[in-house]
Amino acid sequence: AATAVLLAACGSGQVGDSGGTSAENNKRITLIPGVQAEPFYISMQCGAQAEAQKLGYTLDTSAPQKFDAAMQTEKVNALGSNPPAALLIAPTDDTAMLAPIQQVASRGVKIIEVDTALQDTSVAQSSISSDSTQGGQMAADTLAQLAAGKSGSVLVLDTIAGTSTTNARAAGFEDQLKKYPNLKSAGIQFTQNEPEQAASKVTAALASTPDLVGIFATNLNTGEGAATGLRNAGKVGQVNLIGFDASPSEVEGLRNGEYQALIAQDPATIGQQGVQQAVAALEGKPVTRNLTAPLHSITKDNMDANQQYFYKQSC
Ligand code: T6T
Repeated sequence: AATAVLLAACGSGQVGDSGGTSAENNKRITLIPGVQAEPFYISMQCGAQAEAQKLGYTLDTSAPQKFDAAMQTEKVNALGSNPPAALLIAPTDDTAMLAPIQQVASRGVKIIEVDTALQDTSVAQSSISSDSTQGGQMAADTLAQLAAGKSGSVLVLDTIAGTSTTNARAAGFEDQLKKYPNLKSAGIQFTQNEPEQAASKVTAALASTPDLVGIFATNLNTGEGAATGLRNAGKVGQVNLIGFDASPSEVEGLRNGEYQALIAQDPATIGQQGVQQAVAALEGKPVTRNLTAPLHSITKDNMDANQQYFYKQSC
C-alpha cells in the first residue's frame, strides 16, 4: 500500500496492479506468445515492439515456459485487474484458451490474435496469420516436385490437436497430396510440439514404412526433431524433409542438406500488423478482421536471396 501511495503521488491518475497510471495503461499493449525463447515468436516480438514504439505505445511480453494452454492461461490470468489496453495473443489451443481470453476481453481489453486463433471468432477484434492451408499445399507441391514422379509414402508431423495453424497446414498438405497419385499419405502424427517426440515418430515410421519418400514437418519443432530422426537413421537426403518456419537451426539444416525446402513465415510482419490493428481498435479507427501474412518457399538454391525471411534470436 505504501508503494501505491508513493506512486500515486508522483503520477497523474490511478495506480493499478502493474504500477502504471491509467494514462500509461491506455498506451500499454501486452504480447502473450505461444512459448518463450522461440525464434518465430522472438521475430514476432521484434516486429511488434518496433511498431509500438513508432506509434507511441509500449509493448511488454509475457511468455509461457512451454507451448501449453494451462501455462498460457496463467499468463493471461496474471494480467490481473489492471490489464493493458490491448492484448496480442497467440492462443495455444483453439478452444481451451477461449474462457481466459474472454475474461480479459470483458474488462474492455482489445484482443488481437497473432498467428494462432480461437475457433470462436467473436472475441478478437482482428486476427493476423499466415495462410496455413496454403502453406500445407505449398509443401505438398514442393515435395511432389522433389519426388519427380517417384512413388512412395509421405508422413506428416503435426504438433498438438487444437493448434489452429499446424492443424490447418497438415490438412492443407493432405488435401493437396491427393493430386499426386504417386505419393501416398502415411498419416498425420502428433508430437506435442516436442522435437524429441518428432524424432521418435520418424524413427518408427522409417521402420514401419520402407517406401517413405518424404516428411512434412508442420513447424520448427517438428522439423528439428525430424532432422534428428533422419540423422540418427543415416537417412538424411534419402527421405525428403519439407519444414515449416525458418529458425537458425532449420536454415543451417537446409544449407547442409537435412531439409530440401522450408516454408518460411513472416512473423515480424504478423507482430507489426498486430500492433497496427490494436492501435486502430484503441483509437476508434477502422480495424481489419482478418489479415494474411505472406509465406515464402525456400530451397538451398534460393536461400541466399531470401535471408530476410530467416528468423531472429534477438531484436
Ligand atoms: O510455426 C510457428 C507458429 O506459426 C505455430 O503456430 C506454432 O509453432 C511455431 O511457433 C513454430 O514453432
